[in-house]
Amino acid sequence: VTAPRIDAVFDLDALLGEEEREWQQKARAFAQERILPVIEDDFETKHFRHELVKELGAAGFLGMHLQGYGCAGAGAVSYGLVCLELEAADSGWRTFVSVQGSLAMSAIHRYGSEEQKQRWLPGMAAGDLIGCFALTEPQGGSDPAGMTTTARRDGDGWVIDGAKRWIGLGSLADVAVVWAKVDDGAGDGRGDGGRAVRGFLVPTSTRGFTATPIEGKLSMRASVQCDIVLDGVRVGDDAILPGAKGLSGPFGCLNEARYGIVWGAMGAARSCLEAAIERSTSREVFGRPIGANQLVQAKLADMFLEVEKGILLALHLGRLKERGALTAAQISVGKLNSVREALHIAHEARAILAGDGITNAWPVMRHAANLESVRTYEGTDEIHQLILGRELTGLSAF
Ligand code: TGC
Repeated sequence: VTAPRIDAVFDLDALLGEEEREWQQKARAFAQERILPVIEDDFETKHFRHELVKELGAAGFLGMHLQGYGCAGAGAVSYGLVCLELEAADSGWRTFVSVQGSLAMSAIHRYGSEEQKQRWLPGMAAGDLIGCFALTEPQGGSDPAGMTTTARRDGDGWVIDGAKRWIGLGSLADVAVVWAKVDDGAGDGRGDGGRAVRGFLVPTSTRGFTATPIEGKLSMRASVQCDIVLDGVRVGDDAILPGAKGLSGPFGCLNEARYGIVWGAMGAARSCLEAAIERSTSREVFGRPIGANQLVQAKLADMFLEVEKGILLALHLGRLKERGALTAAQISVGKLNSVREALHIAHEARAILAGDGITNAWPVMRHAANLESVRTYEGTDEIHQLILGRELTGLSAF
């Protein structure tokens, strides 16, 4: 059973424009031809397949929703469909595209000077340069306001000290978007303890910058997440992002990445559903395919409902985004729902696959393991519940 059969039941295609369908087909072909044949091995051996980066660039997927500077300037729905198809292969590759395009490139595109954009964006769009987004710190990621990394004025430049953790692509990156607290005078007067958050573009070759891949991951094994140490990292005045003042800077980029996850997680879910359907029709127990049992059909039907509802929600958010009307709370609805339902679908698919479901003959455990990371990064389930709780009550529970 292939994805088109599931799509055909609901005819999502009818809701898409021609250009959107083309982006989706291109991403589906890329995932099937370049990622799927190697992903189980790469996941097993913890191998990041670097050569795919330039191919992703050549396909136009890197920063594809941005205008100019070598970026494709595609619509939000097209970008979402690409996220869905890449994550249908593996969350690690959708994460790559998110970190590069939605976080690092978006930060430069939104907040950078013209010179910064010219210096970094064309190379990043092509996949010649890699970026990372250094926000989360070792003590936790849910409260960026509590960050302890600092940047202090030193002559005509800055010196950055601190540590970051769980930074995707950190050791592969050419440039890190580092968020740090500076003296109020250099910020906008907001922030914690009289200091405001600003962003800095730090070439990773700068002395004092170290990125070390985190070992022992049982999730996202085909991608790289790092510890970063910033030890007296000296950068010029031209490293600061002029347009980002306060925490709304990094949050603006997180909104972009969270939006991509709304779509992407449904790709992982769709793959798990496909595996469950395939096994339901090919494995026989008690003398007939397991899919002929009502309990199995009920599970498949429920999984299918959630995939289709999740994609429709993503499409609705995408259309809002294209009109410039998408709010952060609406993104929270999508991120919370997509990842929670995708994980549930992965678990149900694993149960239908029985013992085979725990092997890498099927993609289901890999997706389930990856989704545990997706559930945690870019705002945990609980953070998004509390964002929605605040939206509904007007009361902050943070
Ligand atoms: P508060 O601290 O009061 O607000 C700070 C300022 O930020 C604004 N803001 C937003 N702006 C745009 N979009 C959003 N989604 C925003 N959320 C907050 C806010 O309006 C305020 O602006 P201003 O101008 O008034 O200063 O924060 P809050 O009370 O609004 O939010 C609290 C909370 C818990 C919701 C927020 O801190 C939060 O979302 N926490 C979760 C952070 C998170 O997602 N961390 C994970 C990051 S993942 C990562 O770093 C790894 S990247 C992936 C990889 O490398 O692989």
